[in-house]
Amino acid sequence: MSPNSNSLILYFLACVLFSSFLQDSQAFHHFKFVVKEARYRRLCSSKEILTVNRKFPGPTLYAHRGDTVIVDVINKGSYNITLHWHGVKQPRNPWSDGPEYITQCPIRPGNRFRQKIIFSDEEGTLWWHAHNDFLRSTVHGAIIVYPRRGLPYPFPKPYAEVPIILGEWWKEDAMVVFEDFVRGGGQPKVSDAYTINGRPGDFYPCSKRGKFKLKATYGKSYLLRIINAALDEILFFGIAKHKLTVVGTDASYTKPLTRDFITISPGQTLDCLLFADQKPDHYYMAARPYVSGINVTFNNTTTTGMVKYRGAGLHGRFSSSPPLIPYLPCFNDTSAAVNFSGSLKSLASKDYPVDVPLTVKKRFMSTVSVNTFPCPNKTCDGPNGTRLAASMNNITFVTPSFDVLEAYYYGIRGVFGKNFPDRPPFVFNYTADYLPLELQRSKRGTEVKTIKYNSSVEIILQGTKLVAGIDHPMHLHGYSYYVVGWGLGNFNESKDPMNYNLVDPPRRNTIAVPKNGWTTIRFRADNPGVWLLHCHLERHIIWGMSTVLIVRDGKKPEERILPPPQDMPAC
Ligand SMILES: *[C@@H]1O[C@H](CO)[C@@H](O)[C@H](O)[C@H]1NC(C)=O
Ligand SMILES: *[C@@H]1O[C@H](CO)[C@@H](O)[C@H](O)[C@H]1NC(C)=O
Ligand SMILES: *[C@@H]1O[C@H](CO)[C@@H](O)[C@H](O)[C@H]1NC(C)=O
Ligand SMILES: *[C@@H]1O[C@H](CO)[C@@H](O)[C@H](O)[C@H]1NC(C)=O
Ligand SMILES: *[C@@H]1O[C@H](CO)[C@@H](O)[C@H](O)[C@H]1NC(C)=O
Ligand SMILES: *[C@@H]1O[C@H](CO)[C@@H](O)[C@H](O)[C@H]1NC(C)=O
Ligand SMILES: *[C@@H]1O[C@H](CO)[C@@H](O)[C@H](O)[C@H]1NC(C)=O
Ligand SMILES: *[C@@H]1O[C@H](CO)[C@@H](O)[C@H](O)[C@H]1NC(C)=O
Ligand SMILES: *[C@@H]1O[C@H](CO)[C@@H](O)[C@H](O)[C@H]1NC(C)=O
Ligand SMILES: *[C@@H]1O[C@H](CO)[C@@H](O)[C@H](O)[C@H]1NC(C)=O
Ligand SMILES: *[C@@H]1O[C@H](CO)[C@@H](O)[C@H](O)[C@H]1NC(C)=O
Ligand SMILES: *[C@@H]1O[C@H](CO)[C@@H](O)[C@H](O)[C@H]1NC(C)=O
Ligand SMILES: [Cu+2]
Repeated sequence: MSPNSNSLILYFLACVLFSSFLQDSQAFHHFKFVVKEARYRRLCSSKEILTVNRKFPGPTLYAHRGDTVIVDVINKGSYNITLHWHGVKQPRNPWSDGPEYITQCPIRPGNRFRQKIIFSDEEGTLWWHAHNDFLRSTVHGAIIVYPRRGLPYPFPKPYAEVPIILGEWWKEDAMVVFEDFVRGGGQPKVSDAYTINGRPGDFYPCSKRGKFKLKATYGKSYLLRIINAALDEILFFGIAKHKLTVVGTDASYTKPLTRDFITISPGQTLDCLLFADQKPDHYYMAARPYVSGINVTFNNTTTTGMVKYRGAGLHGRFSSSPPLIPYLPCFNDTSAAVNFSGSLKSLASKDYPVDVPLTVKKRFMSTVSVNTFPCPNKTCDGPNGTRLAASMNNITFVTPSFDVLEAYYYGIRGVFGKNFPDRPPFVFNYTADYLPLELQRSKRGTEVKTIKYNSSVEIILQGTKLVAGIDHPMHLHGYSYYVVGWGLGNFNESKDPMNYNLVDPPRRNTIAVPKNGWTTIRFRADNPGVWLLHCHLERHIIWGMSTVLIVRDGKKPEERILPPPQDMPAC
């Protein structure tokens, strides 16, 4: 089919209708994603942004647990692009995972790539996004994974479901912001707005019209599928006078946790029930950043949307005018942020059991640090004229110009090394108030960690106070892991493992390692492939806070990576 944009929009609408009315249809498994510029107006001016199917946020992918979905990605834009299906494990199929130069070369303008999205045990909300440069700021959308056909949710069926995608908007072109950022060596230009489903809301210029509105019926319940698609900010989110009951994290069910607000990191999703049980009126929903790092620049503004009860505000009259605003913690309230995330627990029921490895075969520890490199004549924009960088175990990951997956699969040498260390190469007080400046500098390299098929893996991620301590939302491709422990300060090998939760730890694909603290994750390495492990703050991945886990093939044919698709993009 020749992708003329109108027919595509119709095609997509038809798909959405099919998926909502014919959830039991097996036929609905093929999507077309046309990457293309489109003009959008926000904050009093308009600009061209890169989109999928001219939508911002992009189209929602629907699937049932265990489905396989085909997406034809057609690049009609003017940049190289790759798409990642965030949180989809893709058993044995790293070929469709998407991170640029890790599992594929980019899809160049004018080219296309058919990606096969293999769902397995995910159930809940995930999302897809571009995985190169800053393009994911506008190229992203929700993935909704329903239970298997005919099976219920492990909570009362909500009256309606509502994706809530939190994002960030720049007045400039995202690629211009990206290029200035890379050239300057400092922090990226701060965004001009946060958004809810692409809309900044009442507190920004020219944004009152068209803000996101959830029309609620008194007495009903709503499943909010909340996604943090912001590039650089962890966010607090809440709804005035209403509580949110979390029932899922990163497409895995949790014990219900009822709170006034949530904390959500870039990369994470939270499924929350909202009960419309307050006086019929209008109420703000709002999000604003949680920023724990000293001297980290950010935009200290609040995005809003509205929950409006049906029947309220007749003749424009509401009981509360202006609408009530939710309480959200102060921008640097680390205890509020970690208390929320640390309170989440897996559902761990008969139908949704926990299978956290109780013993560990492969254990490694990695620091996650911000670093600096000297610049000629101190001309860079980092502190003291340096160039900012970031690392894991003191290695600043250098993205190769040919993808690691094909290099591994075809045995091409010289693309990556296998020397990612098992431990921090230098042991120091990671979270001490004053650290010698010499420690700030890291080494550059493309080092991966290889892991035997089916080994039980434990990774301890240790934050440091080098340059400035800050939370790092660490995302692993190809897996979800159990978050068995976390704490502030340095990980203590003799004391901290005694407090691990091996009963009902939350299962996630992204977890914020707390500022000047640590987090331990566990998983069974049962998915062979080449999987990126990285900080989901966009500036940090670009600075080099990542590494790659290569999980080797097992012995049996069904324990090996699938053969590559015919149409892999070439470098
Ligand atoms: C934050 O956003 C507002 C509204 O777009 C803008 O006026 C302001 O300049 C931004 N702040 C910074 C520090 O960039
Ligand atoms: C924060 O910035 C100020 C002004 O540039 C500088 O004096 C101070 O040392 C910085 N603090 C940290 C912890 O980097
Ligand atoms: C952000 O704004 C709040 C008020 O909304 C203020 O209390 C806080 O100090 C501001 N933080 C920064 C870093 O400007
Ligand atoms: C948070 O920021 C405020 C300034 O806005 C400061 O007074 C306070 O000490 C900070 N709190 C923490 C925990 O850093
Ligand atoms: C969260 O705060 C509550 C109330 O202060 C406390 O009882 C609870 O232990 C805290 N939970 C975590 C995980 O920090
Ligand atoms: C650094 O400064 C020296 C002396 O001011 C100058 O000669 C040189 O060209 C500068 N180098 C760069 C890379 O700017
Ligand atoms: C800045 O650089 C100078 C000279 O290299 C050094 O003495 C000083 O400690 C540095 N300061 C910071 C905050 O990095
Ligand atoms: C590490 O530094 C922190 C902060 O200064 C301090 O409280 C702690 O005692 C130090 N730990 C060790 C083992 O020296
Ligand atoms: C990291 O490596 C660099 C370069 O070898 C070294 O100068 C620095 O001290 C190391 N830092 C740490 C924390 O290991
Ligand atoms: C993987 O390891 C688990 C736990 O040791 C074991 O039960 C399972 O049979 C193993 N699977 C394979 C394919 O080796
Ligand atoms: C680790 O914890 C043990 C037991 O509480 C304590 O004796 C030891 O000093 C701690 N180690 C460090 C490096 O803080
Ligand atoms: C696009 O990708 C190709 C293939 O890897 C590469 O050669 C080219 O430099 C890329 N273009 C840009 C603008 O990055
Ligand atoms: Cu980070």
